[in-house]
Amino acid sequence: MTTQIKTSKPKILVARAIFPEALAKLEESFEVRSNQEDQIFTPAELKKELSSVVGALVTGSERIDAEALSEAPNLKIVANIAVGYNNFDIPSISAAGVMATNTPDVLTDTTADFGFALLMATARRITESEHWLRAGKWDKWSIVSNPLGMDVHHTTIGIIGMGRIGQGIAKRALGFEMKVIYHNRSRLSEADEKACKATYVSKEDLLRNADHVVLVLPYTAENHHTIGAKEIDLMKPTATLINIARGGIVDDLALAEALKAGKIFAAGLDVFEGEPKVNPELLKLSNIVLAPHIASSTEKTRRAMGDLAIQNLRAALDNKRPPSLINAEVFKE
Ligand code: 8YV
Repeated sequence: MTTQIKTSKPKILVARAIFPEALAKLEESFEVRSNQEDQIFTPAELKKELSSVVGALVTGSERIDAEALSEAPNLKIVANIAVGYNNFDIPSISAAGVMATNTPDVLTDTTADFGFALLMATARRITESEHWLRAGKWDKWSIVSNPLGMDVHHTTIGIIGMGRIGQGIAKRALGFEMKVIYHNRSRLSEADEKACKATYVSKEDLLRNADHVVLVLPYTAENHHTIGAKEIDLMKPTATLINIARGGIVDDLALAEALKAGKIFAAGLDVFEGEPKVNPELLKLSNIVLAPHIASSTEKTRRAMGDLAIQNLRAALDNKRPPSLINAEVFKE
């Protein structure tokens, strides 16, 4: 007679669809509650899902706060598949004794590439020109009436938020022989400033002097509407504004009004207040390039983000230190 030993695997939640190979690998070690249908859980559903698991892979769409964690006594880790973690209420997560992790570094270059692409598309009116062409308006080549853009090379780029991605954009800007000015919570080290040939300035000076303003700062309550009507008024009428940070950093309605009034030349937005909804006033404009939050979206990088999140989750469940632990001060070595 053979005795069957029942080994129970730890239960985890994968709150959104991930690449099938990554899911299959997880299923070898864990009992996985997956969500390959990719329907976003309501807060009540998320709370219920978290109540029975020891670890969870989540994205920016899942808000993890005291309420979400209130019935999850066994949860050890919430691993965000994103570098930004404004969906995490860190004090509440720490108070619940849960580790919080994110996915830095693996998306830096891909996101910096996109920031630069959006800047180029916005300054050179690429999507607007394509719509114009598709609408059959291109009946002749013309010096004066084909869409005229703004130069990028040899202009001044102003970067607000000079973390890893901001510095990546600055380095790309050097290839275009741009002058780099930046504003950040804290000034970079001399070595980092030198590597980016970047000059630290106040936010106001940056807005007054930059030809292209790029936003790459994390979203916090203090950063809400970092750019509103007052700030746009400081910008040059020829300037562009690029937001690859988070919705809420820019007052979208104020931006729409400023673009309509021609207060700045154009804007490029990858993130929106209340996304995936987009303020209808923005949709009416032609001097804007709109993207559906795709700055990190290459297959290679999205896979790497998932892999890093899984590495974080596995480490925490093996009682090891996750490589990108956010609330590290709570889990001293
Ligand atoms: C994510 C992002 O794709 O990493 C981030 O902070 O904004 C994107 O790379 C998105 O947040 C999904 O979680």
